[in-house]
Amino acid sequence: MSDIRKIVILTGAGVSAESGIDTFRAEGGLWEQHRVEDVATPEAFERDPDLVLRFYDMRREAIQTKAPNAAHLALARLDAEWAGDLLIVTQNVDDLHERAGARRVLHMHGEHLSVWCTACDARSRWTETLIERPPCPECGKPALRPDIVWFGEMPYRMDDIFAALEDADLFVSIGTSGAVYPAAGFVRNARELGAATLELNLEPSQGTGWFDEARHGPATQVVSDWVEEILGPPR
Ligand code: BJW
Repeated sequence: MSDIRKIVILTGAGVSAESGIDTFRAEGGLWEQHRVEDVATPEAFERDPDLVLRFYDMRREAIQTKAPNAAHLALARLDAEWAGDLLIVTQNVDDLHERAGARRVLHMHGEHLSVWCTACDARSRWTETLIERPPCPECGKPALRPDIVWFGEMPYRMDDIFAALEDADLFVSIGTSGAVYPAAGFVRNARELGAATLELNLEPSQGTGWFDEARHGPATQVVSDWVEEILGPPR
């Protein structure tokens, strides 16, 4: 680690699993309970907005009852104590990295606690339900949708992500299956751009062969151990 200054960390649903938030592709995961095409595409929202709004209302409510786990806390400690550049790019739409105290977080797939007005394009913080079609806090029109990146939509802040990957000395992927692009391709981008690459996941991801090193186990353990290796034991 002595020559590492700039770190990019990609997180996925696995980092929040031990907080009690369902992952997507596990047995019994979200995509076994709901068809992706019914709830996570712009076409689904056009076809049956009530179904989609209820799905996200339910999940928005649920995440507010969950708490960060040891993996979120370890990453927040790394964020606070790492003097070099660091960016946590999360695919997660929960706010557990922030609630653990992390500051350098980028939500590439949007956020449960944000809404997007399709009339005036404003984004607003939101903790309530959307099913009753509440007015946009900015323009007053009942045109709010979840601020979530659905399949076929462009993930957020790709320019910032690629700029960070270009400079990175180390890319670490945590708790993600490597099934969804463009995030699944970041390890190859990072490698081509000269970064060392590390996977921390419960099991080998789809892209595990692209990493220089992979450590497998629950995030609360493998992430905490890795952060302690870098920073030493917490004071
Ligand atoms: C643990 C653990 C523990 C469990 N500890 N680990 C054909 C080929 C290639 C691409 C495409 C294609 N057809 C279509 C596409 C593009 C499409 C895509 O990738 N589809 C694939 C399914 C093939 N992608 C898109 O449409 C994206 N947009 C796009 O590509 O725009 C064009 C573009 C072009 C060029 C550059 C840039 C852009 C948009 C993707 C939007 C994804 N949205 C979702 C839904 C969000 C809303 C919601 O929450 O409802 O985002 S899908 C879902 O998957 C969610 C997640 O962020 C994402 C990734 O899932 P994640 O986090 O990896 O979860 P899981 O469940 O898959 O894995 C969990 C892992 O954790 C597992 O490995 C476990 O083992 C592990 N684990 N417990 C540690 N305790």
